[in-house]
Amino acid sequence: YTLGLATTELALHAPSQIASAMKTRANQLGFNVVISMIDNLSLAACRTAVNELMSQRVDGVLINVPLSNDDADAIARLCGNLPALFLDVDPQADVFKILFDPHCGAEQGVEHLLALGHQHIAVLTGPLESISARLRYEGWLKTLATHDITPCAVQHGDWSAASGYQQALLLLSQPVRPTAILVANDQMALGVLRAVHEFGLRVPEQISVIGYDDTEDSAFFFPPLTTIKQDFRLLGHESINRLVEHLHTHGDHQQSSLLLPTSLVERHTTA
Ligand code: IPT
Repeated sequence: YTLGLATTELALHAPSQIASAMKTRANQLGFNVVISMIDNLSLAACRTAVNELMSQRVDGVLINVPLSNDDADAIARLCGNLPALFLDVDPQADVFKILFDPHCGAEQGVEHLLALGHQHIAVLTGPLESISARLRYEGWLKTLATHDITPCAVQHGDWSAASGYQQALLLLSQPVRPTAILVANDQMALGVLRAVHEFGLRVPEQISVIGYDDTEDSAFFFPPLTTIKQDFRLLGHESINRLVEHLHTHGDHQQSSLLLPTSLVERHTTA
């Protein structure tokens, strides 16, 4: 058997760690994984990637591309009878999927900062074309609202450390300086830490920073990053297990989707 992975930009840490975990698990089970990477966040690019995999006669596909509900339906139709497992869709999407609960992750980040007494919280989201970026942002706003708080500043990055740096310079230039910044992923948090340092502010004494992902390097940022963990190894293993099980049972089983929990990893960027 050969499985196909359609993935978003592998230069990003999360998708590359997910792809790596999938390869490892697939190899253990004697499967091969071929990869097709999209070059922009669009339905057309996802279609092209899936078509490329289908022309290589894969037996099932994993789709780690952010897709709205309508776009996920369109890709599911394109796959037809070919088993397709989605990894970056809304938990409500009506497709075979395995995801980390975005509401749970967003809530854990906000509750952590509120428990430390923060009131002036700025947020840095991922790119709003990404469903996961939108869901994390929504989750933050919703959780903050239950405590009658609105963010004191909002900026949008593109998941990269460079964007985190640039957007943090803007957040830190506002008249009211935030005492904490909620960041939608660890790579952007890396850029935020540099901007904060250039402003001469001490982390966590003067400003707290919390990331999202807990990618491999995050424990080695300076200071070591507090973040919301998504266990990408588990995601990679489970997604291969489920897709393979589906192939073995010839789809007789009801496709069982899975919502994985996130967890708070407290290191040294929050106080
Ligand atoms: C998501 C990561 O959290 C984020 O950092 C970024 O790398 C993004 O992927 C790229 O699409 S994880 C995804 C399974 C929702």
